[in-house]
Amino acid sequence: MTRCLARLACVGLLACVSLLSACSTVDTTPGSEQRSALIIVDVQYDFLPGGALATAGGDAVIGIINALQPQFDLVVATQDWHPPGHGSFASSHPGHRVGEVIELQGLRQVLWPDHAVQHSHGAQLAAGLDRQPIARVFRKGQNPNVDSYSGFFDNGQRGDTGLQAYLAARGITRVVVVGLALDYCVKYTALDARRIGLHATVLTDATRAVNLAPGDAEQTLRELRQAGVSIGRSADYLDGVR
Ligand code: VGL
Ligand code: ZN
Repeated sequence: MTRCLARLACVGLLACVSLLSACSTVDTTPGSEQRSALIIVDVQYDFLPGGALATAGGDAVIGIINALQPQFDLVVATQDWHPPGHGSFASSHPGHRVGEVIELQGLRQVLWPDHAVQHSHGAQLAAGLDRQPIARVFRKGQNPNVDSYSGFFDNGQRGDTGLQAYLAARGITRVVVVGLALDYCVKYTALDARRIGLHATVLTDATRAVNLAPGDAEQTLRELRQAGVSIGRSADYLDGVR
């Protein structure tokens, strides 16, 4: 489709020809534009220093993410939102400790401290995060028996938050994934984005890792690159912005 109202305004033959040629250089086929979304993952008190599942330096991402928000066609956020007694909590499995790996409904499950419990302070998005540009917050991890690292699907790839359909309905083809934590929720959100055919980028200075084992952050970046996720820095998006 060519969307060129200027054609209707042309009066003389020469003017029409020049307007038509100018119009034809712009591809206005629906869906041909690249629309980009920023996905802000789990910027919640429990993942910030002092929180139940803290990332070192996690608070440093907030200002960067606020600066990034105006650079995108759409901004969405995710929020880890577990019921009390969630199956990912070590406290739900007597005799097991934080950091141990068990099997939960047939899936490998790392056991975490209680975190992001629905309506608790730790589950709230950090007050310093600019909420105004965020079009919608997608909650995840509500099923007590299945963990959900990705903002798209649960770890069993069954439960769907609706994020995929939401982005598709808005013509989004590229996503930039930032927030917490790099080695879990940022990682699996970016991997799912690739899997469903979006271009995906993770910005290293706008994320921090849990680093349950030393080197988890570096290992995560290798896995992301291997899966076709681009690794960048916020400056790639902020150049020329004050
Ligand atoms: C997260 C572990 C458990 C995260 C959430 O936001 O990365 N990690 N729940
Ligand atoms: Zn969680």
